[in-house]
Amino acid sequence: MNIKISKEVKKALKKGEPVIALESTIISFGMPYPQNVETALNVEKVIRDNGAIPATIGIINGEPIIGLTKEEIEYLAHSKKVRKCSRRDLPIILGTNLDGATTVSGTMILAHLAGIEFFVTGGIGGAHKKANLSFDISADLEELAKTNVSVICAGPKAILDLGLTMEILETKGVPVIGYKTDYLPAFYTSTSEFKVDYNAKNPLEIAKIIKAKRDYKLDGGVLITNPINKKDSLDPEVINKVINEAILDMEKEGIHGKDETPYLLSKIGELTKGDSLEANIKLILSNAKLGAKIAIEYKKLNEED
Ligand code: PSU
Ligand code: MN
Repeated sequence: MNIKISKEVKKALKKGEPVIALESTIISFGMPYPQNVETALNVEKVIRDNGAIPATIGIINGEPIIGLTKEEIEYLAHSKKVRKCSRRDLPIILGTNLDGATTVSGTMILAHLAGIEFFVTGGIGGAHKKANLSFDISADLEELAKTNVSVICAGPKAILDLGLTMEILETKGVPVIGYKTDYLPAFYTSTSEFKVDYNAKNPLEIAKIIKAKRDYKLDGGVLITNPINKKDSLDPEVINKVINEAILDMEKEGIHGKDETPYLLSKIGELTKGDSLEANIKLILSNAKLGAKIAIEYKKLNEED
């Protein structure tokens, strides 16, 4: 097995310093150029400014890389042979020397293999609307069920069925923690009608929950949901209308499977004239800050142990 870990990340892991994984699907398929590259680099900066080490993860020529360089991030933003890579896609991309932009599920797997316990993203995948008929449920949920990486996000993406997504997470035994909220954040907006499993007051409380999950050998992830800041949040009425319109377009165009999420994100970007992209960028930066703080508290707890 070959995994390339950057010098900086390797050193940090060896010293037990807090390391935060970052995904690459958001770069290759989640945002347009050049905002994708700018955001990827800014997220890394926020993590560093808050005392942790970022490790952006992707696959180039069949080689998994933990801690992509700026040039490699640029490359994945442009590569024509890059594929969106979840658990299912990993063997194909690794076995045939393709480029892979790892999703939440793909990133969790590679982060875990490298020994990284925390992962910051924008929004996780989940059960799509009408998933009861289409069975379109993101592999992210399955991964959260079994892989020991905690994921900090702004809630499941609003294009999904949040209620169904929460039901599946319950079945799979994934605790959903709200950061200073009783209700599940909905990505572009800060709240929804669905309750989270616990309202955590500070990063230390979250670190304690993660530690308990690890100490008691309850495999799988913890999902930490951080509401988008009020000033960056979109108007729920407006964004929900836009999402429904985008879904109708998607159905008309016959888009299915792994192409759905990238299509919807880009269509919503068009329809909101960039407002959704702006919100997406803001929420990831905010998640990066929280993720670094949780990882630092977690490190302290383990040192006291
Ligand atoms: N969060 C974002 N933008 C994204 C994604 C998450 O802000 O593009 C990506 C993640 O990689 C997630 C994927 O795993 O969308 C979900 O895709 P799907 O619904 O096909 O499983
Ligand atoms: Mn899907």
